[in-house]
Amino acid sequence: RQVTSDASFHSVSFSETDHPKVLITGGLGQLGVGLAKRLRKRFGNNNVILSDIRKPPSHVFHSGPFIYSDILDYKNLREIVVNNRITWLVHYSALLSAVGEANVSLARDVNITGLHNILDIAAEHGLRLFVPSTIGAFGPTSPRNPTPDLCVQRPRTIYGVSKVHAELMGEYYHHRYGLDFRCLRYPGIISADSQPGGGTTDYAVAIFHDAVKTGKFECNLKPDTRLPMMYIDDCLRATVEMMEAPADTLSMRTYNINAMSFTPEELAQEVQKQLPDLEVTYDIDQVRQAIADSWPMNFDDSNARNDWGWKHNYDLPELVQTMLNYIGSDSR
Ligand code: AKB
Repeated sequence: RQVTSDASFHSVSFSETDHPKVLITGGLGQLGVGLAKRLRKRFGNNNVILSDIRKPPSHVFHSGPFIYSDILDYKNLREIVVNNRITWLVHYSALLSAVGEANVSLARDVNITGLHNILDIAAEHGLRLFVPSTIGAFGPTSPRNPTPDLCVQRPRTIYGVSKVHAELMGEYYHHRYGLDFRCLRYPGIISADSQPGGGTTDYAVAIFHDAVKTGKFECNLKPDTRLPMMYIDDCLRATVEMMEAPADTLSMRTYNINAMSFTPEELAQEVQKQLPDLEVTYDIDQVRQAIADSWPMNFDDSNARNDWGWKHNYDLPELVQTMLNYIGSDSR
């Protein structure tokens, strides 16, 4: 199954006039269901297949095609791509930063070996491939305020190392074999109806749920830890826009995208404008704190803005209002 010659690619060509047929891996994570919903509105329900190794909740199962797919099983992946005539692949399977440090060998398998399978499948079948990268692809020796697209990348987590590897491998396959590889470095993503799993920026989701349910929040990062963040709607819209951007507008294949940067203290103050009784305490998780201290504080996304017109809609006040409306109405 090794990719051996340029001629083995493009055996299935993607016609721009057809709707793409999309496969999303890691579909039951924080972003997959929301992305599928957005793409299904655009391309039709049956043209977007969610996949994962877990059993989907019934509302997901009944909302559109769902399939079992294990990215570590190359034949299983190939069968899905061939049988469903997939043309776009969105590769969301990954272990995040904190959980990756707790299980390095699993993170290496999923984030690196799994990515190799995905790259080979995409190259062999002429797919357009989206792989998210992250602020975590930078490290303590990167410029942190702001962090540009091109600078030193020496992350200290297996997650970050695997994401730098993904960026470089995707770009290599693009230049070497013509793979249509597209990659955005996401900031911390904040969503109301889906949970992140094992990240460093998870506190910025948990605060909303705890504030509404208990009126108390214990934060695992220091109050002045500044990190780039984005509301999920902006993230998913950026992803679709990047996937649809004409190739000649992309001067690069990996872009930073950003919306806002804040600290736990600033987020708590904004939430307290709506819920003044919220009590916030701090109990620092040393692993997460060390990770956060090595990541960008502000993210320079000017290339995405200039090349393909990236523009965020949600700043901190809109984010807080939207999250509280959503979670508040859900818990009533
Ligand atoms: C994490 O915290 O690990 C992720 C990320 C910023 O990539 N949310």
